[in-house]
This record gives sequence, C-alpha cells and structure tokens, in this order.
Amino acid sequence: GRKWTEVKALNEDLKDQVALIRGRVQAIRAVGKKMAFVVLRERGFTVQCILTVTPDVVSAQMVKFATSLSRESIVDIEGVITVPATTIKGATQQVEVQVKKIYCVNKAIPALPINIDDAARSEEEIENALKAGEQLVRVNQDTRLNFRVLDIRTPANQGIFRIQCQVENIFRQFLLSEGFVGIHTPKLIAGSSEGGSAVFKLDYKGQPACLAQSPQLHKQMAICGDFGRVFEIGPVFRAEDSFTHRHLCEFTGLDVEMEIKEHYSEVMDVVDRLFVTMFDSLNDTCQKELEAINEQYRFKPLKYLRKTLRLTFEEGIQMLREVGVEIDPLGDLNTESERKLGQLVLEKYDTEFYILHRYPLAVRPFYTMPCYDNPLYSNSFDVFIRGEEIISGAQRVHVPEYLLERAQACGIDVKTISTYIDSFRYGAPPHGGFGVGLERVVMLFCALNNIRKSSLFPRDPQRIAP
Ligand code: ATP
Ligand code: AMO
Repeated sequence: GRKWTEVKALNEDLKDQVALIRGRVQAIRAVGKKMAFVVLRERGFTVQCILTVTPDVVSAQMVKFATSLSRESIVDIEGVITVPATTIKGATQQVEVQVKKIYCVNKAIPALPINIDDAARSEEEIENALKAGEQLVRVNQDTRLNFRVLDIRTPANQGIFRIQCQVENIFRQFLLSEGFVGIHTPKLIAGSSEGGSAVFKLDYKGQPACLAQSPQLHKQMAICGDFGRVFEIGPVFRAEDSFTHRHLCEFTGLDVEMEIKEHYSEVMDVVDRLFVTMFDSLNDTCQKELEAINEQYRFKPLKYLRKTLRLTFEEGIQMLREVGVEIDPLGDLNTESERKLGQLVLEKYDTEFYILHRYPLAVRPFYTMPCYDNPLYSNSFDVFIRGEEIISGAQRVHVPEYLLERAQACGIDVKTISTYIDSFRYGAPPHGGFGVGLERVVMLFCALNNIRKSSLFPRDPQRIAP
C-alpha cells in the first residue's frame, strides 16, 4: 500500500516532502480559473491545500474539478508540503499542501442540512457574526440531533465522545486494578428494579417483562454469588415522562457493587479514589479534546479536592437553611435546591465535586440499608458535580426477611423479584455499591447545558431516531 499521512501529523518537519492525505472538503475558494484553495479536514484537523495551474502537473480542468467538489465529500490529495511566511487562518495545521493530484473518493450531496462550519461556532461567535450582518444559519439542538451524523463531525463533538470513551476506560482500568470483576447482567427482566413507573414494559414470549431500569438486582446477586467486587458498563432504560436537560430514556450506566466489612464509607472511598483518578487523567490525557470543546462551549475546569468532601444530608440542609431555603428534613432535594447547595459548597469548600450522604430513608429505594443509629436515615449517598447528581449509592439490606418487608412497604410487586429476595436466603455478605450515569459525568465535567450533547444518539421522551 501507499504511505498515508494523517492531517493532524502535517507539520514543518515534513517541508518539501510529498504527502498523501484523505479528508473531507471543508471549504473551497476559487481564485480566477488558475487557482483554488481546498481546506481538507480529517477528524477535526484541517489543512489548506492549494491548486495552481502548472504545466504537466495541474491542468485548468483539475482546478475546475476541485472547485466543483461539494462540501463534506471525501477526497484524496497528493502534494508537496510547504511552509507559508504568515500564519494560516481557518486551518489547524500551519503548513500548506501544493496539490499535484486530487481524487474524489465519494461525494456528498451539494445541499447539506447542516453546514459544519456553522455548527462548530460558539454562541458568542454566532452572535457577533449575526451582528456583523453575516449570512449564517443558527443550528438549533433539534436540527443537530436530526442530522447527528453531520453534527458529530464538529471538533467539539469529536472531543466530547473521546472524553466519554476515556471516562469509561478509566472506570474499567481503575476498578480492575482494585480487584473488581467486570460482569454483564440481563437487560430483559421480569419487573422493575428501582420502583416507580419509569419502566418500559414488553411482552417476553407471552410473559410480562420490562427493560432493566438498572443492573441493581443482578449486581447484588453477583455479590451473593461470591464475586466480592463487581462492576458493569451497560445500557439502562428509563421510561422518563419529563423532558429535562438531564434525563434520557436510555443511558449508559457505570455500576459498582462490593462487599463491605464495617461501614458504607468503604464504598464512598472507592468513589473518591475512582473520581480523583478519573478527573486527573482527563485533565492530563485529554487536553486537545478539552480545548476543542472549550472553543465551542466555554467552561471553567472542574474544581475538585484531593480528598473528596463528604457532607451529611443534615449538614446540607443546614447550609441551605442558613441562606433561607426551607427543606423538609426527611424529604428529597429538588433540582433547584441541589444547585443551590452546589453553589454554597463551592463558596465554602472550594470544590464542585462532593458527596452528600445519610439521606432520609423514605426517599431511597427499597433495597437501601437504614442507619443503625436512626432508621429515619439511611446508609446512602448521592454524588454531585457542579450542583447536579451524577451518582446514587448505598449499603444494601442483606437480610432477606427485612428486604421482603421493605419491598412490600415500598409497593414493589414482590412476585417479580422473588429470585432476588431468595438469593439472600443462602447466606449473603454485607455489601453496597453505586451507579453512575456516564452521559451525566461527561456533561457536567465539561459544564455542557444538556445531556443530549453527551449522548451520541440520544433517546428522550420525544426521540427514537436517528
Ligand atoms: P435518582 O433516580 O437517583 O433520583 P435522578 O437524577 O434521575 O436520579 P430524579 O429522582 O429524577 O433524579 O430527580 C432528582 C430530583 O430532581 C428530585 O428531587 C426531583 O424532584 C427533581 N426533578 C426530577 N425531574 C425534574 C424535572 N423535570 N423538573 C424539575 N425537577 C425535577
Ligand atoms: P439512580 O436511579 O440514581 O440509581 O441512577 C444512577 C445514576 O444514573 C444516572 N441517571 C440518568 N442519566 C440519564 N438519564 C436518566 N434518565 C437517568 N436516571 C439516572 C444519574 C444517576 O445518579 N441502582 C441505583 C444505583 C445504586 O444504588 O447502585 C440507581 O439506579 O447519574
């Protein structure tokens, strides 16, 4: 095969060498009939290619052909690398390619529903361009999602999904290094695992069934099966009714379950080490991606402490009370008070990542262990980034009689979870765990305003395509 060079690798070291590159046509500009500029883009990196009519090398027809190419078409270009005297605007690479050969591999339709240049601009740039009287089509969220294949070609989106991959990667690497075993639990199950109505019902060969709302029951059963410490990366289905900026009907769950020796703080210790490792690694290994995202969606780096702050729910409520927000001490926080508490914590402790634990039992799922000293509270926690929830976790009830009682008290149809309850009759160790929403981690680490931005092909109450 021939030797190919990636656009991102084109630099001054290659001066005067011939390079063969493949990319998409990002922009074309003709200068008379004898010259044309083609900006070629490969995965977010762009280079300016120049065609100049030259006897025996570049014909006038070749220039004409180049200027007729439609945007986003895929082309191969062979040319000599040159270094211009001035900096190049509108391309990431600071060299040019003097084209000798150009070949269209596959063309895109001429009238694209989204112009990638426009889709890649920041809100600020768009405002300024519109004020300056530029003809530009503002690309709204729905249009982006309708034509997602085009939308995800922007540098910011390329960055977002590479970061998502790294979050998943660190999650796996870290847990493997701490002796956890990766498992896969069924997504077709007999009943709801989290309670509530947000479940997709289906017909399982004549039996009523549903899509798993979480791996909760089976990850606990894996602990009953003596795996000691397990994790799972898999899809989670929630038939959410409300259309919010942070709920999807299908998302990726990063789940953990582990034996506990003495206290549920052992589970929070894992959260602490895992996330400090993850944030460090993202800041370290994903600089280019974070810059690309920042170009379009401005955000400040996440503030987090070397040892994650832990506050009890009561302490949180107290902080809110002090600024005049009244909360039911045995109720849940709503979105607004969660955000407010996030602000207060940032002001007081200088961190945007923290754990809130000892939630009131009444607002937690049936499998949650009550506090030994006060059964109105529970050995549970939520974790927040920038005032929004990314994790729920808890110690679980491991005594079958009490688990059954709790399930009944919470209105769960116990027939559908009888094999789960039975698992605890054969000897079950004390245990706990947590569930992380992958899309929420990426959304909030990058301070994106909508979870649809961190889901490749989002599923929400109104969208099942593309
Ligand atoms: P979890 O299932 O663990 O609670 P979650 O992030 O999906 O995770 P929800 O229970 O859906 O959380 O909501 C958390 C809080 O946010 C609740 O107290 C609820 O009142 C509030 N909330 C949920 N949906 C909305 C909404 N559409 N608008 C305003 N507040 C909401
Ligand atoms: P919970 O229901 O809180 O807990 O879910 C865990 C985490 O999943 C994310 N999440 C969502 N992300 C996108 N769209 C949604 N509709 C959505 N709902 C939840 C959040 C949340 O923190 N079994 C427990 C976990 C455990 O205790 O181990 C559970 O499912 O980031």
